[in-house]
Amino acid sequence: MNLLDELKVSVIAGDCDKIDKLTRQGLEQGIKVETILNEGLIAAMDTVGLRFERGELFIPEMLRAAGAMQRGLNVLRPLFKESDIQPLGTIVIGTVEGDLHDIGKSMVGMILESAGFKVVDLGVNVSPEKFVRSAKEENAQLVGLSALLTTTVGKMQTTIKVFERAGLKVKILVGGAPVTQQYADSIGADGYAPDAFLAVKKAKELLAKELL
Ligand code: B1M
Repeated sequence: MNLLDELKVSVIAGDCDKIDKLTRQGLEQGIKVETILNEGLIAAMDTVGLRFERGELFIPEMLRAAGAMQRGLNVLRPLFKESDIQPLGTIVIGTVEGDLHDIGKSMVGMILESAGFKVVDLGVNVSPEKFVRSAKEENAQLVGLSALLTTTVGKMQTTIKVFERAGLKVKILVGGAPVTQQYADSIGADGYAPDAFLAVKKAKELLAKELL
C-alpha cells in the first residue's frame, strides 16, 4: 500500500497518531501538500460519506474520522502560512445556520489565509445576522458561506437577503457539497467554488471586481 492509501485507511479508521506520522512522512518524501489533502485526507472523507450512506458506519465513526482528518490538517496548516505579507483582503467565513459541518469550511479558510487573505472564521451554525455584524465590524470585502446539507443550503439565500437588506456592499462566495454554480447563480451569490483551491481563485477574482 502506498503512503496516500495508508493515510486514507488511517483517516477512515480514525487513527490520529498514525495520520500525524504519515502526513509528516509524506511531506518528507516530497509529496505535495495539495496531493496529501486531495488524494489522502479528502478522498478518505468521501469514502466515509459513502459508507455512511450505505449504512456501513455511523455518526461516532464519522466523528472519529473527522477528528483524525483534523490531525492531518494541523500538520499541513503551518505550510500554508506566509508571514510578512499584507492581507489581500478580509473574508468573513462560516458554515450557515443549522449546519455543523466544519472541515471543508475550515480548509477553505486555511487555504485562503495561506494565499494572503485575512480570514475571520465564525465557525459553524452561523446566523445571517452574525455574518452581517461581523462583516461590518471587520470591514470585510468578502463573505464566504459554506453548507453541507440539502436542508441548510437554503440558508445561503436567507443570508444573502439579510445582507441586501442591511445595504452592505460585500461579495458573497458560496460552496459546499450540495452547492452548484447553477444554484449559486439562482440565489444571487457573487461566486461559487467547488473546492478550497478554486475558492482562492474565485476570491481573488471577486476582490478584483470589488476594487474596480
Ligand atoms: Co454529515 N452529512 N451529517 N457529519 N457528513 C454529510 C454531508 C452527508 C453527505 C453524508 C451522507 O449521507 N453521505 C449527509 C448529507 C446528506 C444531504 O444533505 N443530502 C450528512 C448528514 C445527513 C448528516 C446528519 C444529518 C446526520 C444525522 O445526524 N443523521 C448530521 C447533520 C448535523 C448538522 O450539521 N446539523 C451530520 C453530522 C456529521 C458529523 C457531525 C458526524 C460530521 C461533521 C464533523 C465536523 O465537520 N466537525 C459529519 C461528516 C464528517 C460528514 C461527511 C462524512 C464528511 C464531510 C466532510 O468533512 N468532508 C459528509 C459526507 C461527504 O461529504 N463525503 C457528511 C470533507 C470536506 C473537506 O469536504 O465539506 O465538502 P467538504 O468541503 C469541500 C468542498 O465542498 C468545498 O471545499 C472543501 C474542500 O475541498 N467547500 C467550499 C466547502 N465549503 C466551501 C465554501 C466555499 C467554497 C468551497 O466558499 C465559501
